Amino acid sequence: MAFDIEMIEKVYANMASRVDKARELVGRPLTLSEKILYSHLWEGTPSKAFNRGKDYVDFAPDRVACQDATAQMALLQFMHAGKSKVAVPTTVHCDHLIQAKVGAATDLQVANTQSKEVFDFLSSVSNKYGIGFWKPGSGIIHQIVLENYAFPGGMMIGTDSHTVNAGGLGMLAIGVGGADAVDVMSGMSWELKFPKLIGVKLTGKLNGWTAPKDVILKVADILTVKGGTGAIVEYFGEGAESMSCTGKGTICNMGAEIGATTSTFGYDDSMRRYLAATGRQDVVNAADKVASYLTADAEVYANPEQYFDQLIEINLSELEPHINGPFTPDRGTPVSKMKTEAAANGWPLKVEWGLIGSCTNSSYEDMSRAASIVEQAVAHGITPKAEFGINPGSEQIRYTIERDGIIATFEKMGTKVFTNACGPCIGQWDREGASKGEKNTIVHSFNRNFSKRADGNPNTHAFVTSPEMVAALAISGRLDFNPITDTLLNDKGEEVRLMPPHGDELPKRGFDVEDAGFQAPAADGSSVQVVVSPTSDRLQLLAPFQAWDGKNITGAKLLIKAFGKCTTDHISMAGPWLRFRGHLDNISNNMLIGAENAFNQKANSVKNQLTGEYAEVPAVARAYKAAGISSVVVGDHNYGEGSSREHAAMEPRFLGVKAVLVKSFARIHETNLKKQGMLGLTFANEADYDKIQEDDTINFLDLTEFAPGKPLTLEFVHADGSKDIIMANHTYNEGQIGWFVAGSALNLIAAGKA
Ligand code: MIC
Ligand code: SF4
Repeated sequence: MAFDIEMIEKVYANMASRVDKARELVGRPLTLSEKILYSHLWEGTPSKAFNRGKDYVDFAPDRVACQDATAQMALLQFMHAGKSKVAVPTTVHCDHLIQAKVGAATDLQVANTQSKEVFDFLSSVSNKYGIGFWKPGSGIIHQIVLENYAFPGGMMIGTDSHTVNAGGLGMLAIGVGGADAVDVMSGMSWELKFPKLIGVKLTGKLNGWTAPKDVILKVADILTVKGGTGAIVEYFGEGAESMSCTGKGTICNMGAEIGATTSTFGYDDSMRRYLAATGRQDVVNAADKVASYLTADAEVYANPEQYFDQLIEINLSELEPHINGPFTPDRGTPVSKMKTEAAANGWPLKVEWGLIGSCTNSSYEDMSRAASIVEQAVAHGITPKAEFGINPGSEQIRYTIERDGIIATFEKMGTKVFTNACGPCIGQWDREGASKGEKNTIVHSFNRNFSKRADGNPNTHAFVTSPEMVAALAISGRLDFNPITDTLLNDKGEEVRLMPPHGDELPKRGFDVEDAGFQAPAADGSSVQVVVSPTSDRLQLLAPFQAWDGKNITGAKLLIKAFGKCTTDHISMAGPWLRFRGHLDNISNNMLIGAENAFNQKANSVKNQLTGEYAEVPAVARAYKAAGISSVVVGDHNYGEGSSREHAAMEPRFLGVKAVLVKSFARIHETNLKKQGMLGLTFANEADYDKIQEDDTINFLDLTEFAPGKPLTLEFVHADGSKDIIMANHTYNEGQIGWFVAGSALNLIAAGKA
């Protein structure tokens, strides 16, 4: 039986009446995305039609998921909300804090010792507040959600940007910061600007070496890292129906990389098969009763150009395998062009490592297709030229692929099997030699490849591709190997060609697992004690941020003018810093250390205007804070791209930054800033970015009139006394201004005023 089946049945019971009402109000056939949005309004039955891309709307998500690295801060905040139990089904997953080094058994033991305090904290908070807890080693949050909790037509939020993975099962699943999760866990509504809709019509059928991953690698290439901002991507067409459910998950997962709010697919047979194989025939039975509500109205897919804000068409029969990177997931290169591209750009051709795993591509199908390539190499007597590592997505997958001989196949090539966890994808990888900083290439099946992300080395060129291509490239040891046209030499010197991958969508003998790693919460958690040691360097209880004093911010110093790409990895790096995710003071020491200072092109070196000396960004911020001086951060486009981690907003808040003024924001980060009581502003005139100088002092001239839709006026006073008046736009509505005034959204909840 599925978890929370009563909740799912209730969603379906309301579906028809709500969607029918919405169709009447909107006055035309509806997309799947609209059906899910309108059937999850906080007000229940819809009473009006909303403007896409304009109206802020209150929603009632069905469930919440948190992972260990973000759950610490989310739950520390939830503890302040004064509730005895979470209001909707919620789970916590331990997956980010396990380092990949030797292999699963040892690595997991090490993590359990090193992060014991954090895991114990998460387990006891979960137990107390009615939250399902998935222990370290159980798997990666998004695979576990897909295997256990996602359901067609549902809406969920999760404190991780790849929550969107559950779109593979026809959900609207959205990544958020911890403070948003706290709202929903506390029984409040969750606010989102009603998204725009991008339709992707998939014609033809995947074949040969092409995999679902290539669909999203192509979409990323077309839309770029910010092309999906504020939009839901809805996939449909014969190509969508012929694809596995986990393959759909891969596509939705990487929708985070184009900034999309989420992505989804209509309910179909692949989802029925997957639900049944994962022990949820009851969900199939319930969904089948409302099946037409779990996909778009027929007219929409017949004439998509009339219903979507933007339409993309991809013919799967012609789609080539793609290899995206380096340093950004939207730089797509079809495999046939890699030889010329790599040579033209000087990318290191030798592949040092091939890594298969992450929440994007760690399903049974992924593992079995990649293993089919490894199998051939072994049969042909080819020694792999690169090292190989895999992270299965969940214990259920690991157990089943072990039973089915897939792990044994990988091991024949010396593959390291790491824990069922994020591992190298989030810099939890003790890669030998990485500290030397040598220029090198790795290929992986993950979703992100920002500089330093996997191994901390800024010279590692990481390329994202499908698991089967990772296998082929790692075996050949060359980035420009094209398995469709090129041959390899085996150990006898014979030329060999790899045949296209094959594999099973789902295990023929069904999934199996001995201990999935789940801990159900206490029925009554009131007596459970949650202890946080005051001397801990990993966990720190939160003190509320100060409310606004009602005055204009004046005399603020420019802390940094960040140049170019500034992702959440640049603002609050993961890897070794993940250990401080529950300790705001300690983790603040990584604030913006990866961002490039526009004035000296260096990372983590900014001018302290009080001394004239250059120092690390957190140190300078602390110096201003100690002197009672506010500071301001300036940035470029798509600032805060990537992760949902609210640390990227809480750290500057904690260190006295009052405003972040950029050319444009990534959605989750902008909301995170608002929630923490910061000013997230955008240049009304982008060219004004160039007017910002290193020694600037900033005065707000009309913050006292802060109101929805009204730009703010900032005065930048330069070192020579000259001034520039810069207009800043914002997207705060009335309620969000309330968060700023109160000091944070949480302050309002805690005061019982939200
Ligand atoms: C990521 O992939 O960057 C992460 C680590 O999963 C983050 C969450 C985090 O920073 O904890 C995400 O994608 O939201
Ligand atoms: Fe974990 Fe990587 Fe997925 Fe983030 S993208 S949840 S770090 S596997």
